[in-house]
Amino acid sequence: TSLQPYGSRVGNFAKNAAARNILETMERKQSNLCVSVDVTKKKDLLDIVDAVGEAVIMVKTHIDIVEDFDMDLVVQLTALAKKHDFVIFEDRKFADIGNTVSLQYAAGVHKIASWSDITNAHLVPGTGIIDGLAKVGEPLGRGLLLLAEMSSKGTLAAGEYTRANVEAAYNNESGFVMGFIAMGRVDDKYAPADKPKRDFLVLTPGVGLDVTGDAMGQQYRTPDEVIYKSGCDVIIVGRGIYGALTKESDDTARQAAVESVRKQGNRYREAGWEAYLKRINHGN
Ligand code: UP6
Repeated sequence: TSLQPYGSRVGNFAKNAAARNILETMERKQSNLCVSVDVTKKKDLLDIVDAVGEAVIMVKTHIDIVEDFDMDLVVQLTALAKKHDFVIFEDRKFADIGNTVSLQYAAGVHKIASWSDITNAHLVPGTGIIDGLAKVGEPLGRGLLLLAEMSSKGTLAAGEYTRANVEAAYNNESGFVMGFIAMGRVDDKYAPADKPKRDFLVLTPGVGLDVTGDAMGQQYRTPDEVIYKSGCDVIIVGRGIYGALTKESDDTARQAAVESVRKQGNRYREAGWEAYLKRINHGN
């Protein structure tokens, strides 16, 4: 799977429109970059997204950290998604029983399902969490990722837990589960022996070119390690891209920070795409 070009995998996702859209967008934009915009102000979020929009295929949000959230933010974000041609991923990390997550996904202040193309969930509660989210997301053509592994030090999402995530994905016959948050090709490593091979997308956070981690357990690898060596499909980059903006206040400094965000976006897009070309041309 990982040696196939993105575009040639579109047909592997006959049941999931969101996955097809992601792969097509990757081919069209020559990018495998998802920016993670973890800022607390609406204006910062929109400015960052507008600056990196051209370089990315996906924008990942933590919508519950935005202090001045309102539905206009969603209107503007979806307008930017049209303008720059990217998909939206609310990194909600659902982790409750099916009935509760269906409410958290559809309702509340944020109404995530109404605007986010894809979201993700922990399998801790069991497969009922997939049923609860599918009830809301499937009719809307949304996609779900399972958190099979995490980037942080000491993560408990490993070994048999990771295998259970892959099995749950294989058992989801509707195709709503379209991939994983993982550090490598868990879909190959833990492919069930009794089922035909299926294609999944692997999205990978914990990516940075300049530092190896933070003070709270985050661990970074380079785009080359993630895309070329580990065969993952999408790099997710947060502070490595938007870091400059959160520090600035006056107008001139802000303008310079926005430019720096744009520059970092292009830098990570190039690094991710180069690693991908190396992978499909020379194997890994
Ligand atoms: N994230 C991880 N690791 C995981 C899963 N998710 O870092 O295993 C998310 C974080 C954050 C982003 O919630 O939004 O990816 C990483 O941001 P960073 O690049 O600034 O570290």
